[in-house]
Amino acid sequence: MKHFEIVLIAFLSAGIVSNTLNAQPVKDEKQLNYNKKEEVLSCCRKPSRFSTKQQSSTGSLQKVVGTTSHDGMVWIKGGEYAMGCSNGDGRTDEYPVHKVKVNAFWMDVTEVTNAQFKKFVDATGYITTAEKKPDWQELKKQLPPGTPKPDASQLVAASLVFTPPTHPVSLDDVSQWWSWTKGANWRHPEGPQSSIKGKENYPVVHISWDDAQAYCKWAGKRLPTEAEWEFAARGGLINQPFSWGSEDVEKGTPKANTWQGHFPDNNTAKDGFKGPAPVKSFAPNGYGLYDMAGNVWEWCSDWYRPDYYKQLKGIVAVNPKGPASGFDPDEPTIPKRVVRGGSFLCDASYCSSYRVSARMKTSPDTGLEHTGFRCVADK
Ligand SMILES: [Ca+2]
Repeated sequence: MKHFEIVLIAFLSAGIVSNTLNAQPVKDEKQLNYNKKEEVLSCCRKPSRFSTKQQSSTGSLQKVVGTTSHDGMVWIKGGEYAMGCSNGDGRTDEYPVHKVKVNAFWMDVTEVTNAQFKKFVDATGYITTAEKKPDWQELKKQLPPGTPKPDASQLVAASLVFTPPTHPVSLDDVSQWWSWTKGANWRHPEGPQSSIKGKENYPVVHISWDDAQAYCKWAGKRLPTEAEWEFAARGGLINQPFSWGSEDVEKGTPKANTWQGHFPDNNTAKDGFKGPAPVKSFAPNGYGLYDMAGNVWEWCSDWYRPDYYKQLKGIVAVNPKGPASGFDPDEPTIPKRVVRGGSFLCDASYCSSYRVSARMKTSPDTGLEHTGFRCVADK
């Protein structure tokens, strides 16, 4: 058996079709401290579940469309802005800065909470992706021909849980801190022994893009476009790197639920939280939106392509909705959707994805312990 196949099967055994298939092993300490601008940013990059789907379905919920309530939402007056990174701190997919105009819209002031998501599940009986057994027929489409079927013990309803090592590790292998955990899902965010009791006001997590879409339809809302999300995150500030302005995240009063300490082995929790925080634990931005930086990643409706901004250079893009299809050179066989805002796992040294222009990508059927969403509505 070829080495590649052995590696892949090893990841499958860990439950992760990893984005590290192309990663090189760390040879010395110097490589551990690579420049943060490199595209190898595994601390904020996320492993994928198993996806080959270009189209996602919300099944029978297509017909369940609720009436929009503006409770817990704020009206974002639209406008024109410069989208993308306005200083040198961005990754390559954040350039070039380009002009974007978005119409006005309503936006949830917080990430969708466990209590809100429970109402949806109680009303519809919806079963999330993480609660379903992976389909081997779908999974094998992205594997080399002849790859043996993983052990049945791995093809179970599960999701990816952050399981930090107790010592420093190289950052090119996400399986060292993400574990495919049987029984982990939105009701059991850290695995089957955990629960959301007392966490009604925490953001719901382990939510796939498909799950988020289903909730939005039920609520009579939709996911924000990436352009809307960034416009909202800026909170009316112009050319500022953060939703609060320009002050360094580590200075002054904690501004967002991010990572402090050495990733991924030592979380000092200086901001008060090791994991997700109840929504509204930190000050809102200029539009009254909470946790647009940190806490949990938030799905956008757009497909992800690293070169999408280049297509919009030199024009004023009006309500851009993203590219027609997804492409991630790190995992070319897996189309991905955009996620924004960073999470409690984003640290200043390597990831800093709590910046307003930072982009990340995840396959639509992947749920993780640090990924949730919020909704918008046109009227
Ligand atoms: Ca967030």
